[in-house]
Amino acid sequence: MAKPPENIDIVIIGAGFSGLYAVHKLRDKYDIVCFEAGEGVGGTWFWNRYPGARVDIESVEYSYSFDEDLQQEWKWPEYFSAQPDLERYANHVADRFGLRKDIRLSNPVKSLRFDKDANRWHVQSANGDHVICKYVIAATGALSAPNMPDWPGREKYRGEIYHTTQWPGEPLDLKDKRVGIIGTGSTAIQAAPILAECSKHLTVFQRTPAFSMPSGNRPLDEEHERSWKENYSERRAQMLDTYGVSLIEYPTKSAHECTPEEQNKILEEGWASKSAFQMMVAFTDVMTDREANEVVCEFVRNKIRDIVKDPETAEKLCPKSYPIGAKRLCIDNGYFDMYNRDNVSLVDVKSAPITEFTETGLKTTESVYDLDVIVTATGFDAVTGALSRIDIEGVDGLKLKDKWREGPTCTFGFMVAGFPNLFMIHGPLSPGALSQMITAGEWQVDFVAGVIDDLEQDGFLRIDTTEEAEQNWAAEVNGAASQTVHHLADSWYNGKNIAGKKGGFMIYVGGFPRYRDLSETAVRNDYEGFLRS
Ligand code: N01
Repeated sequence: MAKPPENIDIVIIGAGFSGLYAVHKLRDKYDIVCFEAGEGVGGTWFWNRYPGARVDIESVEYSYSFDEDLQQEWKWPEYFSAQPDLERYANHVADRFGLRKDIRLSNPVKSLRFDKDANRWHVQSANGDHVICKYVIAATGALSAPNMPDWPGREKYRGEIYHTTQWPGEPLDLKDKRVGIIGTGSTAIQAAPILAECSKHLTVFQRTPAFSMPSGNRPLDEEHERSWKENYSERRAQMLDTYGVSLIEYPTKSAHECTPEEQNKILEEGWASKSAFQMMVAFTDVMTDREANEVVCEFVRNKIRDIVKDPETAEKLCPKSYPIGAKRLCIDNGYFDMYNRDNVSLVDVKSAPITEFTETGLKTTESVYDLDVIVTATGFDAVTGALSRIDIEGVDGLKLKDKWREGPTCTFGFMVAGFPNLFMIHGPLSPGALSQMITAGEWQVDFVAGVIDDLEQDGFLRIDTTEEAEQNWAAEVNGAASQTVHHLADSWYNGKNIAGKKGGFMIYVGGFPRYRDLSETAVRNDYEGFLRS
């Protein structure tokens, strides 16, 4: 029998880091329910349990700022926390702030339908819950809808296949196994060195080589921790004033203003800095000037050539077809060095693509590979994928996936015209993954909470954005992107990693301060670009 509908104020979708904070922020004032697909909280850091999974931004930055006691008391063991520590932190926050009673685990949202007469969303979940609410906050994550390769023959493959987001809970015994990993993005670059150490043989199937730099991860030293804890409030505020919500050294000189010796010194410092962002801003013009960018590319290629002993393998690993930073720059713990092991081989699947699974492994246009385990580190239907996979119907039967068929549209990444009272956190066309996502997410949740408070105080029943505002925001987003080298790569940033996915660059690269300023100014100007009624 169908469950009776529940009437509440706000549904939050997702109990990842932003969703958890939204629960904490809103629960005292409003009746809320949070739906989460996973069996546990933590979002990205719940799902991504593959060997080697760890954050590539320093944990002292990549952590919550909303509670002073929490940030003072929590101890990060390492500079770059591993997945188990991040998941432990998410669970600690859920327990410490009593969030669990509002979170329904293993219960993904299946559909959202807006009743324009009642100004209410109807939310249906996989477990048959039917919630009628005023507002929906989609904290569904930018990298949460896995991309599975769809080569034929999968059903006949007799070995084991794991996508990196669906790693088994029990440790795998791989010591006598031939393992293949498909992909060389951030995920594969973290997983591969560990898989190489614990398997009989590892074959890496590479379509596009990646730029990666060493993380220099190590136990967090007390002095570094103390200096952060003594200055947290000041540093968190400074972070929000930086381009990527991260305290790195911002450059003052163009690559063209430096001698080759100066360039090299700056790049060596960047290489040792432990931050991928640092390489992208080694000079003022890395992301905007092809020649300046090429200086950084060649520096990294030479690092690869220095590390990898076999020159042919080294050359295959050197990215040459796109600018550095145009795809997400990776951070690794021994990725290139791994290729010096006897039990690792590299297969180029750009020139000879994978065509099918066989009973015993994979077939490319040139060869057959026998594998006991296949790891698909093939990434995500990013940014829009999680929302497009929910059946969302706005006013007059408009479906979100139809509205976004040619690419996402929205205002400031928060709202889509025709979908009133639905707010996105880290939505498309927001700074998203090009910002430090926990602190940026907190700011976005605070912003949305402020909008909801205003609506309630001013007696409005609904807020929508306009198509004109969406067009203005698209112009701002495209204008910012067109000044960078991002468009020179196919990646999840522009959806070109997914066959048939349309749309342009899906992330706002105008910098967080400008994004924040434009969003806040619109609110101050009596909600310019929005319609309240
Ligand atoms: O996914 P990706 P990811 N045949 O899309 C390849 C964040 N993250 O999971 O480049 C062969 O980057 C694909 O090849 P190509 C971070 O923001 C953060 O690695 O499209 N290969 C590529 O090599 C990151 O950017 C952390 O030619 C195929 C790979 O699969 C984002 O998540 C850690 C293929 C996918 O790379 C996504 O990273 C991990 C095919 N049919 C992730 N299809 C940290 O914080 C795809 N590929 C450290």
